[in-house]
Amino acid sequence: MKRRIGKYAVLMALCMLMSVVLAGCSGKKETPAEPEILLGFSQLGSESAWRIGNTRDIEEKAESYDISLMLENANQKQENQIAAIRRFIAYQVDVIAFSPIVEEGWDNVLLEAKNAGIPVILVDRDINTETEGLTTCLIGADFYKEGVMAGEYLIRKADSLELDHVKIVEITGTEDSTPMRQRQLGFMDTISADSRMEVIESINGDFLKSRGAECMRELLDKYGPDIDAVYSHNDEMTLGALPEIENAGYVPGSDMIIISIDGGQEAIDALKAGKINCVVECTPMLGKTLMETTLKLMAGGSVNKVIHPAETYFSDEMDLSAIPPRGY
Ligand code: GYE
Repeated sequence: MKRRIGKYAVLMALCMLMSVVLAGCSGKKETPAEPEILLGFSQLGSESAWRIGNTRDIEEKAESYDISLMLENANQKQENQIAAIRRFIAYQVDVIAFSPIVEEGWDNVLLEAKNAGIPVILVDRDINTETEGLTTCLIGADFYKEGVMAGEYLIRKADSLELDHVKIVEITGTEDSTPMRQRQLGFMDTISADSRMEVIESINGDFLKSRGAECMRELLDKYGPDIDAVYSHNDEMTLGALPEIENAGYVPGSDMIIISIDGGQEAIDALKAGKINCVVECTPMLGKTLMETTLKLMAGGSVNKVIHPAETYFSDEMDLSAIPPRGY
């Protein structure tokens, strides 16, 4: 007996077949599309291996979390960052994140973001504003603690070498930036109770390798063999300073105690080679926390005001052979 199939049933079957074929062709699942999240991120520049690693990590994590990233690099200029944030507002991004080059000068542009209803996340560095509540949170290192770790190491080193006086030169990061201020403060608060410690000069190296070299040349010209210790606020400046110390006829790591911050691969290699004595870690891998915080904010959740990554230090007091590749 023949089965009779109505015209409607044939049409339905054809439609179903077509939709299966089309879905197969497009490769897409039959789930409703999630609205895309757009994150505007203003990076402050490319001054160091730390910064380059930080940018790369944020790009990679945005991709893995399926967040569309509008990335702008301000090339070390605050006015470029302000202009980028204004573009993000005009573009109506969902969330704005930025790494402020300095702490002051953000009130106006952040008020504009607030009025546009766009939440702002601080990445890496902090700001000082007259108006409260212009940002949601800060994802970045505890720079004060980094300064404390550097100071504590120097005290231990002075003990082990039985030094009765330690003349220190400090090469600082970008003036008025959070890491510069806090790394200096944490270090000073730690060493100032120790009467052996004396900072003979503090000089601004702007977190740059070339400036680190220039500063070191100047310091060597002025103080030469009187320098017992160099406290440098980042690896880049330290790596600029090391060849200058060698060219002046001193052995970094033995004639002078060298302390650096960041913990990038090149500095760790110099630590292993005995040219640096202590490197305080500052991780640039903030992308995962940034993406997770962005998603939380978009879902209407609350976030912690300050999110610090866990950090440590590496020094000539340790077995350094086990340090895994740093990735920046
Ligand atoms: O230490 C330095 C970079 O803000 C923590 O900026 C960052 C600092 C980092 O250029 O290398």
